[in-house]
Amino acid sequence: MPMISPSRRLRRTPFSAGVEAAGVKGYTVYNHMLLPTVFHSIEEDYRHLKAAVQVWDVACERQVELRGPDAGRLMQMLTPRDLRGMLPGQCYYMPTVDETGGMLNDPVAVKLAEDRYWVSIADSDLLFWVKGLAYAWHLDVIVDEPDVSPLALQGPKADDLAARVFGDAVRDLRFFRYGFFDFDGSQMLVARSGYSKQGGFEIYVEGAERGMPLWNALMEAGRDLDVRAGCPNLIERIEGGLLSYGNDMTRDNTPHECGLGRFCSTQTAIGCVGRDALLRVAKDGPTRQIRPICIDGDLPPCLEAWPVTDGAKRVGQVTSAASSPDFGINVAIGMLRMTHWEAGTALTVHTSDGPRNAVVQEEFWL
Ligand code: THG
Repeated sequence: MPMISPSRRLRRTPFSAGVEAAGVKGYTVYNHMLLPTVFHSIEEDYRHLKAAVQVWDVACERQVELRGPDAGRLMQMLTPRDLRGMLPGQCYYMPTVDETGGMLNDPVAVKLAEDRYWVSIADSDLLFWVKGLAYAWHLDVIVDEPDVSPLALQGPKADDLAARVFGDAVRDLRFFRYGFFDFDGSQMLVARSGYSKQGGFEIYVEGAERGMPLWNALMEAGRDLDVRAGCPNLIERIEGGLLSYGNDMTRDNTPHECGLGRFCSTQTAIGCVGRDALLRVAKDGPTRQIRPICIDGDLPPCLEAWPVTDGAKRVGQVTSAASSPDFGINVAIGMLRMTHWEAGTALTVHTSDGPRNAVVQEEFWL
């Protein structure tokens, strides 16, 4: 494949120097920024992620900051998740919808104070939607993208590595909570979260100039833990059922179709844009939904939605697929019509290399 030409629009990150020194082999573009996708091979990266600890440049998880007296009101306009119980120190996975209930993003919200939040976005320009709402409603709030770049530590040895750099207290952090920990004489926001099921942390690095010193300290401290540069891993995230906005779901889908109904309390999310539309669809439930699917045979990379059929009838699509070394099968994420989403249902997936037999699974693989 020809290369993608770099330019100012394709933003580098505060960690790009470290990523390149570590021998990154491939990038994708995410929020107009470089996101590494492979260092050794997807399979080798996968094995290492599940055995040791990796440092991930996820600066592309850009923050939309909401700051001011109306920040809380604006936050609740963005999501059908009821935010009234959210406290500083907490992170919430927060489906974000438009006036039709269509998914605009699936960010992690970070509550810094009653009047200050970060929305850690997936790959869509949510900033413009949030600024538009703030302007149209004359809200007393500043919305912008601060100089904050997440760096993730993921893998079974993430606790040991984090403890060496931030102190043992970091081990006590609960899932989706954050705290401030000292690094090099200043405080850093560290949360127990991240885009894998292997456990770990995300450090929200404030100020690009603090990026490489932290990167280097982590690599140094983790030498005997076999720490490596890594990145979100396609195979691991499909096994774990972690959704990818723009791939597995789009503005065409409601949170319920994405299996994110458990993060919605639309009835009490007063002020949420799209609330009426979501109340209507939540009443009867979705007629199609994301499902784990096992596919037979050799697979090409999934670069477009693969149609799923039952005989001549189209019943859905597969949007992410990969061969799993640990499970010895092809794992996949698809959206299936309710007539065909029950576990055990046999289907045909039309890959770009031809049809394959497939079966709906009960659960993701973890
Ligand atoms: N961390 C941060 N920002 C992000 C991501 C992240 N922004 C982009 C992208 N990832 C957003 N998408 C997701 C998808 C899944 C999760 C987080 C962000 C996730 N889900 C848990 C799960 O499915 O097991 C459940 C979370 C919960 O129970 O509350 O972690 O990774 N900063």
